[in-house]
Amino acid sequence: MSVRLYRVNGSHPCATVEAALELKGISYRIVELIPPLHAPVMRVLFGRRTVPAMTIDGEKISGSRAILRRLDELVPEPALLPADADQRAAVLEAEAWGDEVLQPLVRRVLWPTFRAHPEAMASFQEGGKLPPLPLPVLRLIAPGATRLEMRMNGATDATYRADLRALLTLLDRIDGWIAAGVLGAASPNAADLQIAASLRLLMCLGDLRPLIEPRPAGALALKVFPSRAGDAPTGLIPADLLPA
Ligand SMILES: N[C@@H](CCC(=O)N[C@@H](CS)C(=O)NCC(=O)O)C(=O)O
Repeated sequence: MSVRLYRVNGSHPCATVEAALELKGISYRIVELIPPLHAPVMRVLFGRRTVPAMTIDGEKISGSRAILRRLDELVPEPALLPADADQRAAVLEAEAWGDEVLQPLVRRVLWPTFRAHPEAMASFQEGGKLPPLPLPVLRLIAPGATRLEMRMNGATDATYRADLRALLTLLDRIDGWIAAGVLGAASPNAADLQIAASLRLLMCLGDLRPLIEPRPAGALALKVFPSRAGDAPTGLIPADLLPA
């Protein structure tokens, strides 16, 4: 099987897909693109502007959830969805929430933080296939790139405040799923991979990590993704915007 993953280094849904590939022992090649330039390239190649996308023996699949479904069909073990119908429905619901609610929130928090502190982007480049941009170049391109990313992701000063305010409620929801056994089993399911990738990226912000790490949600993120690139110091997010 010839598998090619189209990714942006550091992208959380790309991390979800890579973790699924590793779990299933599927070897793959990486085609790495630079954000936000990847969007028009992906539109041409896949008809949709987002990563992750994948070719499997020439078949094109776009989107983290669709890719995980296809990987389960091709390599059933370990299964990313439970066999029991009720449990499966619960995992699919959590996975969809992770994709549609949590994933975009992470982008709406990250890009305004990078706009205000472009130097914080440097550590997020580690582990990439492309050479990292030197700090002066990052500083030069940051105003344009972060503005574009914010527009692409509907991020504004108002969403920044609202998303940070909502964070504890979202973490409560994740902790509830862990308590109910929907998330956090020994072998990660599709929702674990989806939600943990977003949480782990948020934990790369020093201001947010202490809010997440002590909770079951934080333990889940660190179990599924023990390490990842990105280490932003505290003090980047204004203290009055942080949830108490
Ligand atoms: N939620 C979808 C989309 C992922 C997504 O939005 N990826 C971002 C990078 S993390 C992207 O490619 N954004 C480009 C754009 O919005 O044009 C998925 O999980 O596959």
